[in-house]
Amino acid sequence: MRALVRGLATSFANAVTMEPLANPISLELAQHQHDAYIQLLKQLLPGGVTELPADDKHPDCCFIEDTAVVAGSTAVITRIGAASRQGEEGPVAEALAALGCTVRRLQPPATLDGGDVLQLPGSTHILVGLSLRTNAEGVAQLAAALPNHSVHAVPVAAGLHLKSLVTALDASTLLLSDTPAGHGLSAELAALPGLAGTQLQHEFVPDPVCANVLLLGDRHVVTQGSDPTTEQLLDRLCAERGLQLHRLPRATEMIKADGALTCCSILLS
Ligand code: CIR
Repeated sequence: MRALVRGLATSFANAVTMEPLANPISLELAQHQHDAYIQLLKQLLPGGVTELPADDKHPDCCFIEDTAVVAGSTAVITRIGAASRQGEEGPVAEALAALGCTVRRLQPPATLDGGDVLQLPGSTHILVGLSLRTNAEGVAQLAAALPNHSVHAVPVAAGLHLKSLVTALDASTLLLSDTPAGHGLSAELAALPGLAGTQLQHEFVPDPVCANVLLLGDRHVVTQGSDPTTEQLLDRLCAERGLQLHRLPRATEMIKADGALTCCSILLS
């Protein structure tokens, strides 16, 4: 497994945010947090990390996950739902082609952010959030681009992306935010006909930020600092499953920009 990441723009303090910022973003601290993330990926990924340079015209470019969905050897280049972010995908598409991916592209009027796409490990199921950023056309075009997968649309009732509410810890465990939107999503998923028979266990994480973990293969899980209850829960769930949990310092500046751990990389198997 390898990862594609992108540098932090010097304009990062102007990132798109859902709410006005109570405290400004510190570029220095953000750089430190992004560096720590990339450093950890370099340690954990035998295939290495490819780093794309930042584009200062795109303050959010470090959130590379939103620009492409990679499934097997196919890379689907998205149309990001925030107009100001469109254009981030160009260098990512080139890099994915250079890494050997077959590149497909979503077309207007589709919009879709990679943060809305959760590939269930060890299966062909892909959950896609219908959110502020991803529309039904985006889901339909993604499904058409990945014909060997089962794509399921699910509503995102609150927050930016599907993966702001849920990620997978392993093939049979979902981590969900312990919020009304997380519980609503859990009920939606339990009732989804296409997932019948998958026997997914739902675990609710007190700190919503930590419902987003970065799963690397079937052994490593990356999380970030949180409250003791959340940390103990993740420690226990990983220990029970034989997973190695790696805890980065809390990415405060990424969180201010509505970013989570998965958004700063694209994983290739
Ligand atoms: C945005 O609003 O698009 C960025 N500030 C945050 C994107 C985070 N991306 C992700 O979680 N996949």
